[in-house]
Amino acid sequence: MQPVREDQQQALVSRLMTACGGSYSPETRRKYYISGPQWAAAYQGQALFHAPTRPAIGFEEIIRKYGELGIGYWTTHDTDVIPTEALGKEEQCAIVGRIQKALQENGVQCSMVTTETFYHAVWAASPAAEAPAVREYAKFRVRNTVEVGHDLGAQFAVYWPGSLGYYVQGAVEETETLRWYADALNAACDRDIEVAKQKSRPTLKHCLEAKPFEPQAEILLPTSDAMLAFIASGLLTHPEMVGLNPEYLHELMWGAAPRAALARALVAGKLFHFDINDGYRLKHDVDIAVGLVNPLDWLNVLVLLRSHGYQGPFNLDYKPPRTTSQFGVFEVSFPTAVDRFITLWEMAGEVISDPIVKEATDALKAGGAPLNNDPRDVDGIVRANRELLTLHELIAHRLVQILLGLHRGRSFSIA
Ligand code: 3MF
Ligand code: MG
Ligand code: MG
Repeated sequence: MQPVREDQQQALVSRLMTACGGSYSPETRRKYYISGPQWAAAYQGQALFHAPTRPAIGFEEIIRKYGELGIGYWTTHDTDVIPTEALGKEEQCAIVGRIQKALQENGVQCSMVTTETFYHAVWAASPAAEAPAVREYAKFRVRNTVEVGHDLGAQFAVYWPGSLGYYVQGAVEETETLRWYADALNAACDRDIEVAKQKSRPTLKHCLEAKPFEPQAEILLPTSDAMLAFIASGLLTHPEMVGLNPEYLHELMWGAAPRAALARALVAGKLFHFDINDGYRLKHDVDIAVGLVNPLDWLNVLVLLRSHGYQGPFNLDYKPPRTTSQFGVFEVSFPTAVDRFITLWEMAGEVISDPIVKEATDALKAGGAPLNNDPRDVDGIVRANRELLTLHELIAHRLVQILLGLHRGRSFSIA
């Protein structure tokens, strides 16, 4: 192949995208509760060792693109759209007005707002720092986000305490810091109750998001399970308003089975919101788009969520790769992420209604016919169930068949 001229590259990408097939219409995409974060589309490819590879892009353009693609919901940090210095001031009202207009014009809704408590220098010692002025500022920030959330019609507020921790131990007294962190959440919930009343709106669902490491070396609330314990610790004045926003990769990062972590949130009634992406175990937060690394695990996750009637959002918290151009972010990255998700969701429905999976599961739950009625007969119990247990592997095989279309067979190159 000849080298491809610069002015022909976008056409090549678009032609190959069309050739890939398997994409859904914007109308179909809008039927799913899928949200696109401001920060994901605006990510310029920068990192500690990486310079940006894409130009800056503002919320008006991102909301317009999401609308065109059929991503029906938009999420944002306060400072993704409002400069830190303008927060809570006149300028904030003008920006919120522009966001409302952009959302309305493009048929997109704001589902979630979140407070940036990790980037600015003020958070160097976390939002629950020793200095009372920092903690008062943190309360102002989360209260202000709640107000912005109500103005934009959001249902969820998310908190990622990634800076709540340390690099070296000794200075921070963990129990005190956790109490101070709870004070900020309590301030957010109290303000929410007031604003919801004034506006005759329901209160927001407040969701804690855990990540086991990064940016702090050690995090005080590193996993969704730690957060469940924190919610139930007695430190929160409104624990019923607070739940979880697990992130798929954040659970994988510490070595968990994400599906099991989600199950623990479900049984606690705390699975409010879900950040979707992909990546690798025990590595940093690579934020790869959903289904590109672990599609089988993803299918399993969605089977669990579908069978439990999870109704919350699926927030595309990933980073389009540095190699993807600005054009590619909206031509390839977002539509393919959404479409893989939808396909996996529909496959999860197929798994749930699959007659083989169903009969195998029912048989496992029925158990083997008892050889006698003696509960002490351990050998008898083993024998009565031995052949049935093969169904565990058969079900796993069936899931792979459904995922890869293997049940439709192959044609062979060897006669
Ligand atoms: C970091 C994250 C965050 C949170 C966000 C929402 C930048 O790994 O996942 O995204 O999702 O702060 O509160
Ligand atoms: Mg996240
Ligand atoms: Mg992440």
